[in-house]
Amino acid sequence: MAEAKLIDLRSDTVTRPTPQMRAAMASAEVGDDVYGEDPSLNRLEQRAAEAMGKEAALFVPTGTMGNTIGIKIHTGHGDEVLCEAHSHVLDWEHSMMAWFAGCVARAVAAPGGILTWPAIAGALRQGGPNNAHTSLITLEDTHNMAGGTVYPQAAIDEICEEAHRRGLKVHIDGARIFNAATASGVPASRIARDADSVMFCLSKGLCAPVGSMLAGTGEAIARARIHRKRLGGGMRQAGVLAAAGLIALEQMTLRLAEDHANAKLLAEGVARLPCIDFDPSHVQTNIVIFDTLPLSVTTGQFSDALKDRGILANGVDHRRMRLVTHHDVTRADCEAAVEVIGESVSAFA
Ligand code: TLP
Repeated sequence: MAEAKLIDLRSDTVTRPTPQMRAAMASAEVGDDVYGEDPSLNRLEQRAAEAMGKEAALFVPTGTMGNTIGIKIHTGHGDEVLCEAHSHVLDWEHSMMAWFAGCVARAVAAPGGILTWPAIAGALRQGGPNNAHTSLITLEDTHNMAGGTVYPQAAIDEICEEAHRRGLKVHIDGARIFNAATASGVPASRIARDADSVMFCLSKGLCAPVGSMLAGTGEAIARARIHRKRLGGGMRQAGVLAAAGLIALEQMTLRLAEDHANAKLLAEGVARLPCIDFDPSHVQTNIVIFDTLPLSVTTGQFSDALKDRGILANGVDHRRMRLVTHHDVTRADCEAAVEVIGESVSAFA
């Protein structure tokens, strides 16, 4: 008997390459990318640079490596990097800014994960006999652990302008920048226009099996290429991956509104449940995070209860659950998930 399908809402990282991607990968033109000779990868890097409105872009295996290198190219050993208190670069990348760039994070908690210039200004350090100076500000758009929130463009513009006036750089962790662009109607190239670098993922909601891009000036990306090699990320016939990445960039970016509508459906379903205090109007993109605190249950137990009923979802900490919509879950899957979450809430209430 065929096993029942699990509805996987753990992350958009679980998406699989589409049949079109697999076909493109099989017939991709390739060369040795460390010699700069992979035509598919060169095309992807050029298209990614255009999409971000930057001079150049670099293919990296993961978003974590893209952020790691993005931070390295703008900082010196011992500098401070200002980031939001629950940002991915701080909480989910194994202290990489300390490990690779020798930097310390200066964390600023911001409502909805969205930093503003006044919040940043108060936390900047100028350097002196007893303290290091801040050289870089990182922004996360969309902000994952705040529930996929989107930066107002005016906030990014102001942060970049004020930062540059003080000689500071700005890096955007835009793992889901196309979700931000879809939700706000602001093109990704405009979102990232004034930032010194931007990283975005081809995997996650865009369904490529592997890969992220780091974009910036030609000079910065030339230095980034050296750091990628240091990290062991100089790939050879990576055109097989670029072929999927090109489809991710050019086609899969166009369908994200569907995932946002499904997240809204989940959010509205969760908001109707007894005991769960949740405002669905905060859901802007494909991530729904809700609090299980009123239930006498850990998020681990809640996840297990969902899994027994065919739904995969993870807790992001001891009390909050995260649901992420993506290409590989349908509207009907989300409707079924709402039912199951309701049953599980009743079981624990
Ligand atoms: N996020 C993953 C987990 O690591 C939490 C997920 O399931 O959402 N920046 C942001 C904003 C991210 O959400 C992620 C991955 C990354 C960077 C890192 O990307 P990868 O996994 O490719 O290293």
